[in-house]
Amino acid sequence: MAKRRLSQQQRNRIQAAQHAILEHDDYGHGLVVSHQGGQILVELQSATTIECKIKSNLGTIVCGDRVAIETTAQQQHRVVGILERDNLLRRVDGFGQVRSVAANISQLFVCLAVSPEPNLFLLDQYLLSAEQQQIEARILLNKIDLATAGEDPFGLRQIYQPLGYRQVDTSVISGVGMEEFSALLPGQVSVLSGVSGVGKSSLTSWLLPQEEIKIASISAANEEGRHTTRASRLYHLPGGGDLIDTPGVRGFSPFIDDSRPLALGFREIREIGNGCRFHNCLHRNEPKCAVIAAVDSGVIAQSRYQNYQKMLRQLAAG
Ligand SMILES: Nc1nc2c(ncn2[C@@H]2O[C@H](COP(=O)(O)OP(=O)(O)O)[C@@H](O)[C@H]2O)c(=O)[nH]1
Ligand SMILES: [Mg+2]
Ligand SMILES: [Zn+2]
Repeated sequence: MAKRRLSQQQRNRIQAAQHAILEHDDYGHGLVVSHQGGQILVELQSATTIECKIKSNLGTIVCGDRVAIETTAQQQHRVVGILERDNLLRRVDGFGQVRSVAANISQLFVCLAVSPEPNLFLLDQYLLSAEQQQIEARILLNKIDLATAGEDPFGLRQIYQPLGYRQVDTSVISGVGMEEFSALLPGQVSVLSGVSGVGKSSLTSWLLPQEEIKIASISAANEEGRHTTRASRLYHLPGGGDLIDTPGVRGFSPFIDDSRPLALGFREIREIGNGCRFHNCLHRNEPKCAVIAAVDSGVIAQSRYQNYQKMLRQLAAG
């Protein structure tokens, strides 16, 4: 029957395509580019993207994960293992639960803006969290068009440059700094984070002019009152490098690991703290504390030390 022959032909074509995939040496390993619910898309090194199921008990799989895949006799793909991660970006949800957001991130842009005025406590929480998770954090100060040329808004550079945090000042509107920002992306897996209103969506659609159209239509379709979460996506940027984007990474509450001394996540406190009299000094009011001395002499910024103390108090309060 014609109908049957057609479906056999389709099957052959599908099989040929799958064999073509199988012929690549890289088959068996891939990069998770999308994950929503039980649906996961894995990109093979051949740039072919396949839909995969997940073997039970594998734990959480997130965008950016490198995974091993097995293909059944029925040509179904299944993720059977997660390769070792360089890092795992985690956040705290509204119920205080720790959630995995993305893996193998090479840089996290903490996005701030000239307006709304940056919250330096939140910035220090992001920086601490990134430090603990071994993710390179960078500061992005957007809406620089609203500041006076040549000034250092909020004294950010003065505080963070000596600590080794790279800062880029941008304006999506005037284009200032956008070249410098773009130049930081090739060869990296980046995440943009920060509070609402600083310009993350604007920066994202500037980076992904094609994709943002899709994002807009998805959210329009969701405006039926039903709560839906958009899939996490890993995008290949036209200029090189990858961007992992989802509302979950954009405005996340930083995860702070209280099982380790907080001071280790403050670069300058960690370093200067080596000079304290007590090796387990918390730099609060201990005698011969090198950190307190450095705050007094202006080597450590007041705001950084105050934010460190505030985080200590918050952790103590549970
Ligand atoms: N003046 C100025 N406004 C900007 C800039 N970038 C974004 N905006 C505006 O800031 C508002 C918030 O931007 P949006 O991208 O939605 O921020 P998000 O909440 O972080 O995603 C919008 O009205 C943007 O047009 C910028 O560089 N300069
Ligand atoms: Mg937005
Ligand atoms: Zn100390």
